[in-house]
Amino acid sequence: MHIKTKVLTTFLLIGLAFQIGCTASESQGKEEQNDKPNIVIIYMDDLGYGDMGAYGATEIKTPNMDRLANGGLRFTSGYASSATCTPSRYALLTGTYPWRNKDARILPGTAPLIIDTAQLTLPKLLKEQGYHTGIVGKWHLGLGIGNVDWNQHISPGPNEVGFDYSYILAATQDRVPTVYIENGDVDGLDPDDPILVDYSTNFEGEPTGKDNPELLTMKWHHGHNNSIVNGIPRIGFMKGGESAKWSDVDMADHFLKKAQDYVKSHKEEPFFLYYALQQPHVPRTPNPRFVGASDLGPRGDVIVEADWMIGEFVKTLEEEGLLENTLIIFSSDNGPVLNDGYYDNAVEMLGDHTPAGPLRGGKYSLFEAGTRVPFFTYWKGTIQPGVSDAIVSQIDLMTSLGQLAGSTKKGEDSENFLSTFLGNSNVGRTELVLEASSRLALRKGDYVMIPPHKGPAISASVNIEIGNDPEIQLYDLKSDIGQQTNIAKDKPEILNDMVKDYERIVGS
Ligand code: NG6
Ligand code: CA
Repeated sequence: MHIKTKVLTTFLLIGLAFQIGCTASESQGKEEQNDKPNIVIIYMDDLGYGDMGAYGATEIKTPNMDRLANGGLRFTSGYASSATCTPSRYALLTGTYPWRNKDARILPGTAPLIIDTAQLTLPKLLKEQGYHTGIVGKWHLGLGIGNVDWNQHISPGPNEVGFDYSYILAATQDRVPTVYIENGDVDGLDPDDPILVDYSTNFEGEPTGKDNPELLTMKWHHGHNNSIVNGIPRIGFMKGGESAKWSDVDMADHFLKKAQDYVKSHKEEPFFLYYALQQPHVPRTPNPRFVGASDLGPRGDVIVEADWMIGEFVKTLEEEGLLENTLIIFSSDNGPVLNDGYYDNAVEMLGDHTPAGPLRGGKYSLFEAGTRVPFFTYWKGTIQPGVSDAIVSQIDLMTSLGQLAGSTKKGEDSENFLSTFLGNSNVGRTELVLEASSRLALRKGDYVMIPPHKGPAISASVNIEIGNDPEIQLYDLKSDIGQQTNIAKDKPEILNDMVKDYERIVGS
């Protein structure tokens, strides 16, 4: 038996033994540890279910993502926990439903870290099993304990919740501070030009998007009218730190290089890399060589750009001889949005593209497009190409990847679906709570139940149906994937069962 297959089988058997309640030795030989597969999570920001070729897009070309999706196991019912970023990332890293933590909602750049440093996390769990752990890209889970001084070492952050190495942007590309942070220190900071950040008050004499439209290279539509960096108005006020400010158009290349360097410098040990790209979140700033790469304007262009980055990243794995010993998981933190606060022609140049595919809603929505996202696993030579309709959630990655690494631990809401992620089983979740801006819904089997929610049916600023209805909603996704027909009145038994399940899980 091939050594890698043998080791994998051993892990699977150990996992199985735990599942059926046996105990097995936690200690693994050093040799075996070195053969553990590397794990990479490639995580997109706001990429919709219909935004890539393998999920049906015809108007945007994503050959690199498609090659992985079609050569791996593509899930048709793969979910982010939530329809916005922070809660989804919280669930991914902690295996805990974000609605259990009131702070797990879109955070300003000055928010304190929302993961308890004592809490078990996915990177900690892998670290315990001998992995080196790294994050490159978007963080958005808060830093420090409040009133962060950006000119000192910033802690706690990713390094205190399980990452041995971190190279991050603090919040989002549209929020200050617009700098990179490496292992808790702002990269490239000149101590004589300290950074000041404030989310409520501007610094005297500093221009803003609101007052200085003449300085803007990108116009704001809603929000995004505070400090101006690189001609782009942001959320929040910032002063100083000139030498540390990132270049938006180089961000994708910059993160790619960091991700490649990480792989190269840790190839001798099992590693876990969380590569969190910033595309296609706003502001969409393709590098000049990708401007016009799609016919859809900047939103399409940055998807093509991200696709290229992913291709280059996989090439590095290949060149380093790691591709056959690396499990890649690809997904997105929430569904798609067109106008998310800047005039960037995403609406005007959409053409025939359908970012949500056949799904209803989008980012911020309790309808399917909010949380059902591209989701696939790829492992050359180990995962057979295929399509799985099992219901899987990013929340389950913590426990499942832990099992792969030889751990028995689990996250609070995180279940073990390792064999499903590897294509050895079709069994997925029986039930999954979906979240959008603190509103909840329940997916169970083919059905989704959305309790009555107050508030507008459509979020006017982004023009997305967010799922609110004073009436309870029930949809059969098997026959009605676009959620056009509310069958709550026609299926009282199913509805009652789901209401009971919902109350059991989230409380009434
Ligand atoms: C919203 C922003 C939006 C985006 C989002 C976070 C406004 C009006 N809108 O508040 O542009 O930044 O937060 O997106 O400010 S996420 O993908 O990180 O959740
Ligand atoms: Ca997002």
